[in-house]
Amino acid sequence: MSFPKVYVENIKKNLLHIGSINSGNIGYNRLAFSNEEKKANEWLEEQLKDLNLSVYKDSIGNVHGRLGSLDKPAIAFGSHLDTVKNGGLYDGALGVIIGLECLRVLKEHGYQGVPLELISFVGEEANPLGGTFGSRATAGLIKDGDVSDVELEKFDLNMSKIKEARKSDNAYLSFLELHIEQGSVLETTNNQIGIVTAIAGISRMHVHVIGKASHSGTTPMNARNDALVSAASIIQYVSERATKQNNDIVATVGKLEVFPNSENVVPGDVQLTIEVRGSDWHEMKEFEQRLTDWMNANHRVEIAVGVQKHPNTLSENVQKAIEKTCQNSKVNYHYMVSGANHDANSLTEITEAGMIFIPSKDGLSHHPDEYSSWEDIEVGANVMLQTILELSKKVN
Ligand code: HGY
Ligand code: MN
Ligand code: MN
Repeated sequence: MSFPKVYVENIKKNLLHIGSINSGNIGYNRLAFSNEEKKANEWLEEQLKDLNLSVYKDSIGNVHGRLGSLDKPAIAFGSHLDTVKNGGLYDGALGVIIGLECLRVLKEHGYQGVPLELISFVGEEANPLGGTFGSRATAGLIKDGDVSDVELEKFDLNMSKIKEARKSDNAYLSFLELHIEQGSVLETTNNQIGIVTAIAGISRMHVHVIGKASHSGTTPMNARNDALVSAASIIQYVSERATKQNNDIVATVGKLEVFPNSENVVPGDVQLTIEVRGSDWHEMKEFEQRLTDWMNANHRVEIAVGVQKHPNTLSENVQKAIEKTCQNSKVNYHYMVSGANHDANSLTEITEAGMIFIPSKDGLSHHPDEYSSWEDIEVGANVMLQTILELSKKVN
């Protein structure tokens, strides 16, 4: 096969089309399990069918498009089409669209190797079912009781559909995800490709801060039990402690709700989520215990454990295949850890998973101004294409 290359104008056209499927007017909005996410995946199904590939939507809505035999293990690749609220154009969608272009080019060049499968996973971003939902279900990581049937029902889902979507450990030979870095390491080290060695873990705690609602005009300051003032000191403590850590732990309170949330009522209750991330699960748990002890000693709180995603190292074989491709293409690359979570993290459970990062301008993501250059996108897409061929050669 001659040296196939992607056609970046296709990537641009398709990515901008996906971007036009948008429910909001600030940035891009295709929330997990929303109609916009569904429409985007329906569009993808049409594109895959137009390429005469074997296409199906699984029991929870993940879209699969395969070039080659359906009854042999495949090299899989893909990402997600949902976004955060007021998100960017590139997060997730770029990996799916580049995967689509790789399939188109390889089919056009008469590819005859091991089967290749593009997967668009649903519900990757944070959502009531816990993010990376579609890929965790595929990898068998969602167990009975992890999510309540009532919650699942709201999204027309249930445990039997989740179990039906599970793939066996030998369904895929490897999984490759191209994604924007969402940080500034590549930009500051002046590299065009990131080869991801590990993906940080995520642990969330849902904290109910208990105060006492009362009249904001008649309650003396020294007689108040203001849940929001308590929550503010908790948020401050989380940030200060995480900053003082001498490891890669980061911690965020990104979600908070005040009750009754009225101008003339002293807040009686606050629900907030503390998210801790890091590359060492034991360090993360130690840090969380420190937060829990401090909160219990200084405030009245009830703490519920939220989503738990262990950090994972990625496949050496896939990393080496990406490196070889970069060396052959004379593209400078950088080995690095991902602070963001990705569907590839879930797929480490059932196959050899790897990730290719391309630079994010100013490291900005989960924001309307998220940006990656078409030049970097073209380099990344060709590295993805050649890495797929490199991985397929290893099998033949
Ligand atoms: O939260 C994450 O790390 C990913 O962007 N969903
Ligand atoms: Mn994201
Ligand atoms: Mn993403």
